[in-house]
Amino acid sequence: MKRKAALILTVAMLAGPVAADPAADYKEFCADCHGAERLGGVGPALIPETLKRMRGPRIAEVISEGRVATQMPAFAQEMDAIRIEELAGWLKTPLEGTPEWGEAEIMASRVLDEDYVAVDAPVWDSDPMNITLAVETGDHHVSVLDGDTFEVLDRFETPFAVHGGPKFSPDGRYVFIMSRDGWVQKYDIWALKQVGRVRAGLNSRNIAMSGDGQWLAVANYLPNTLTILSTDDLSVAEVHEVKGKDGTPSRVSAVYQAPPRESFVLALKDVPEIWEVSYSKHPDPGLFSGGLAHDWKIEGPVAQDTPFPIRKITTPDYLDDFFFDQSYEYVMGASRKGDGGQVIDLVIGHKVADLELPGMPHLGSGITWKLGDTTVMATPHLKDGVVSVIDMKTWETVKQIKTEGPGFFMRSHENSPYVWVDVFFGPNKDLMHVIDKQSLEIVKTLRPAPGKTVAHVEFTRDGSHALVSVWEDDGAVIVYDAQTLEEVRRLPMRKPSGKYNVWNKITFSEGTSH
Ligand code: DHE
Repeated sequence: MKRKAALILTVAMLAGPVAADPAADYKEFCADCHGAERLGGVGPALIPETLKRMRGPRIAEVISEGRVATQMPAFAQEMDAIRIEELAGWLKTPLEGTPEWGEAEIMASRVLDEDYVAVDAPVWDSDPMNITLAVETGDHHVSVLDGDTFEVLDRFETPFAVHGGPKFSPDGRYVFIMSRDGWVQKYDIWALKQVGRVRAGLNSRNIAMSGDGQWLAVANYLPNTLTILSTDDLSVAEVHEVKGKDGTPSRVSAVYQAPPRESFVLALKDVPEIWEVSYSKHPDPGLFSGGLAHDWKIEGPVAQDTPFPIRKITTPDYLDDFFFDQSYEYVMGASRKGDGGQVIDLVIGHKVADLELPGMPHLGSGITWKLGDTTVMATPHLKDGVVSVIDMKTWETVKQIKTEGPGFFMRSHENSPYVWVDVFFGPNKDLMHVIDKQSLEIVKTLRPAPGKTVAHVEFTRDGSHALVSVWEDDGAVIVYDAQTLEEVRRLPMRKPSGKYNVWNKITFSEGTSH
């Protein structure tokens, strides 16, 4: 018996260790929840586009130990460490070919809730214009807050890994929320009920709402498309393949709403172009039939074969991150090389100024306010501890305010004398600066939860209170008196990220993101 065992062992040693087969392990252990093609199912998509965004524990660690408070089990008993490492590595390899995700697939993914019934009036007594949503990324939920009492009216589940700001319908009644896996969720704030969900892309960036509330545009990385949904029933209005003027396919970095122009504006990852997509019933023939600027190109006859004619504007550089002036004529774009930025005039379709913005400004977080007889725009930088303040008449930098580290989000309100900016990165991530809008000096630095990340601010409708996230799994939303800067309440939440006030959003307040 002993001799037989020794023989088997010798044969096995001669043959070498059994090679790990990650594709087979995936099929056996992961495919049921994450989909046969790694595109997601009950669990999220496991593709490089999604996984490189994974913060916190390494992928191998999650496979080995599972994820607390989720349906992800531990696999350390089923696979040894080498197999797990191989599987984790394999998940980071790109898919073979781009999966088909067109109108048919999107429509097949749509789920409209059978028990959803529209209501005639809100089922609660709060001010509908002062509702504030708090996205809790710790367990993928949103809390619906009364902006006066801070009572939680509802807490509902979202798709996995929500990113970007939810977008409200112009009357503030519905909200649309997007996840990095491309799911769009429609929720009725009056009824406190989900209306439905649809997967508009396989890996998506953000969404934008048309000014009339009829359309929702979804920016996708995978596939390289822009999906336009009807907000009414989440049906597909158009899936547009994104290719630059020379035919190069491109990911869409972000889509922005430009209501006065009745258009969406697209930042593109892989071609040096800005796109403007019109949803106007009467697109301006001067703009959309190529009259004014020589480098405009119209795809298809205006309003004939598509309700969404596209204008492609060549830019001198790749621009990913945008900020618009309040009229939506000017787009400020940050250069990807991190050596400055540009201002593009959307009316004439050309660059009109350069911006002195070294060190990766996060223009998407910019806000504006009146300073003397001009309007300034301020933006934190992702790589330096600095906030740049730019004059929007001359496009010159008025001041660079030194902070305790690079920040991510900035906020103010028309009724507040202050601008709030976090220190998202580095050892001082627990600090929040408060800057005086007129002197451009930091007047107070808050440290409400020592050692914990403190980030993102949203004001209540009247600007009287500022809500700050303690961005941790056992975190909180802290309510501050926006005048005295004293803490008023602390609402426990699971890794709260962004907060979004209905009024500030639907009125396009100058102090908030649009
Ligand atoms: Fe965001 C908004 C891009 C990483 C949380 N983020 C946005 C927007 C863009 C953007 C273009 C504006 C869209 C909108 O709201 O409609 N974000 C990017 C990136 O390119 C970047 C740096 C890297 C990436 O791969 O996506 C990035 N973002 C992050 C994060 O790591 C954050 C902190 C955590 C997360 O959720 O992934 C994060 N981004 C947010 C939030 C908003 C956002 C909370 C909405 C802010 C708001 O107040 O409107």
